[in-house]
Amino acid sequence: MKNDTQKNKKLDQLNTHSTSNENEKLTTDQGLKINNNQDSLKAGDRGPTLLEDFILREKITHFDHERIPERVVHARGSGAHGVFKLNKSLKAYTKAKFLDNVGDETPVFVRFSTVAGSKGSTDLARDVRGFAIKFYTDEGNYDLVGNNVPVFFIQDALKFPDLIHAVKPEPDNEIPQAASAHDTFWDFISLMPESMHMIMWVMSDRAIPRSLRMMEGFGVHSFKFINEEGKVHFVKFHFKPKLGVHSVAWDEAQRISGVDPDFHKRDLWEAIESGAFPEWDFGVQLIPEEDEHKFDFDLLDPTKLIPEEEVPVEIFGTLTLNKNPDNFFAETEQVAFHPGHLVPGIDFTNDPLLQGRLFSYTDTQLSRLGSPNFHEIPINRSVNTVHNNQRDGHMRQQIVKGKVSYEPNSIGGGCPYQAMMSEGGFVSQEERVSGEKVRRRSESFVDHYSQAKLFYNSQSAPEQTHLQNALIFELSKVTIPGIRERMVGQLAFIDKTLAQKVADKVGVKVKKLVEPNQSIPADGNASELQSKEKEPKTKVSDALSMKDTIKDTIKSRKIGFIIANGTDGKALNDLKSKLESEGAKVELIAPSVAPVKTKDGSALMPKHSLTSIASVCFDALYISAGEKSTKELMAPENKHHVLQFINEAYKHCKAVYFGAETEELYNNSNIAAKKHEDPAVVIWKDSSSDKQFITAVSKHRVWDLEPERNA
Ligand code: HDE
Repeated sequence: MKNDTQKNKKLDQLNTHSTSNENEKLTTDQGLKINNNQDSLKAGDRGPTLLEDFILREKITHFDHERIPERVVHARGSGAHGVFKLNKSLKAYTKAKFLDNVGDETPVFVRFSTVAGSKGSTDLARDVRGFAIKFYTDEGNYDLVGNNVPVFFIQDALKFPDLIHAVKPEPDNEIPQAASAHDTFWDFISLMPESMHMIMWVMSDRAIPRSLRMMEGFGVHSFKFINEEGKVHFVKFHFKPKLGVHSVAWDEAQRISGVDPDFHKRDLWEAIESGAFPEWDFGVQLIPEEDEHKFDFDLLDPTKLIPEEEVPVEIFGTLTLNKNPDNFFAETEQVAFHPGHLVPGIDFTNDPLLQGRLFSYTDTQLSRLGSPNFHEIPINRSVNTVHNNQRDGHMRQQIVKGKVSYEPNSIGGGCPYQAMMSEGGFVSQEERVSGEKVRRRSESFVDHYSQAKLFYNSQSAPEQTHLQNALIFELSKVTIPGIRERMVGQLAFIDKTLAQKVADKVGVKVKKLVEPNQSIPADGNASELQSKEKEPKTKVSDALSMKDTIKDTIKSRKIGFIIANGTDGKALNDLKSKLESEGAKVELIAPSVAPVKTKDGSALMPKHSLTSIASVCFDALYISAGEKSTKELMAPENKHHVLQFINEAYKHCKAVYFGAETEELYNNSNIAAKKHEDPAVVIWKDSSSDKQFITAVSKHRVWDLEPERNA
């Protein structure tokens, strides 16, 4: 594994906090060596336990307090260390030092998360994924707390608790876990036209990523860059995965949730352990301040994206994750992000969702981590030194010397001093703000359907079908017909055919809701304008579809090899080395985890048995060559399992490769009935077959053939 983590300031700092128990004696928290960790102190060996057993009490007390409150949202997460490298200077736009010198590397910690589920929920829930990055810059921590979807459900922070209450398990019975497919979510959504754009994303396959390494990251809000001369640009942040943006099928996601609920966590962990470091291009959309009003939507509205056709994403750097945490709790759980952790050269906009977030994140860390000293937890510490007059509080670590804890002071020589702007002191962008005090939304925010349409119209046919099926799945779980009906009415403003297809399957009629530009009737609690539609400049955006994403690599793809005694070891090893030389990972699956003997007598160690894993955990399958092995796989105790592997992989549009002498398996599988050309079903012919299989794997899935494969 290449060691990219050598000169990483943050890791050096963390190392000063890490301990190892290797060759050490067991002690209490006070450092006292423990002689017996098996028995508590008793009055006689059959007598009552004594209160004086301070060792027992310390151990149990610590255990009793091991849990901290989980995050109120984004509770389930996976984190990793890495580095951000600048490949092109942004100096012309921002004075942020870490975006200035080409080649500079900034240590980062990234935490991915699902939003709705509890800490122990499944990774493959249909949900938005959090994509939060802490940059440990020399000027202090900069946090970019984003998502894998570029827009949000709501426009104003005041609605966030309502949104989250609606999506979380229902309060009477705490059902369902990590799922939006229930009454309260759709009740709320169907009354919130502003959420329609985000709903399109969440019902699309973006909400069921193949891997955390294969999803985009977005800052969502517009932020500001300010350069040395004070010139301001609005910016949108993007992270584009070098492996492309890929998803699984919904049926597959549900199966994965049972077979391996830690699928994404494991995938990230294993990729990093094996040296297949996940990478993203870092890009920005830059809009000069004077162009703020040149768009047919408001840059401050977080339910809108800027189509890449209107402002291209320029690539400036690379984000690489290259080290797993040493301790999940200490790092991934205790890391505390905050959109208000800024460095000079980057500033907020007046996006009302962002403005509310600026309050929420400190507040939530106080309740979750329990003290205003959460910045002293090793993972949260800045690599720049911290000097101020903040003092005391629970779990204070820093021992600040001297009498002075106020400013101005003369006793301490005036220290610590304020920094001038030229010395890196943070100065908020000076901006003229004036207006009436109003509790009101800007009219420029009230176009709710244009970009929902843009997203839907930009999807390929299979993506549209998946989106439609997702809506059908979700709304079928809604028990109140009126909610289904109202939601279908909303869909009709996006696409009439979509609405009709969903309506037909969820047993309602497409009821005409109040047309855009009119008021919502009083059946809900919203009495504002429903939507004021504008004619959007961009009607289709290729960047919103996953169809043309990167599809030329099999790097880190997981290929399952189904083997049994008598397998052709040579063919297997040939293919395995070809796949591995291109960065894929091969795992052997056999009727049991006992060693398997190949045709030429050598032994193979399977990682899985046919019953301990499923094809949904792999990107593609190879049924290894061999007459004898085929016979064993076709034996009554194995046949059902092998065919389930093959049929499911086929149904989920994966590449399936039948080695020589496996006709019996092919003939008994659902594939035998296929009547169409299918580049991702490979039957061994000659040495070119391996290549055909590798190409099919690199294309991810044959989504276009889904109807035929599922006919
Ligand atoms: Fe968050 N969000 N959020 N959020 N959010 C939290 O902070 C909140 C929003 C996002 O891995 C909480 O530390 C409000 C948008 C991520 O630790 C909390 C509003 C975006 C994470 C909170 C939003 C996000 C959080 C819970 C509306 C994408 C996980 C725990 C005004 C740009 C960070 C915590 C991690 C976490 C509040 C909306 C992203 C409660 C009030 C929009 C990735 O503070």
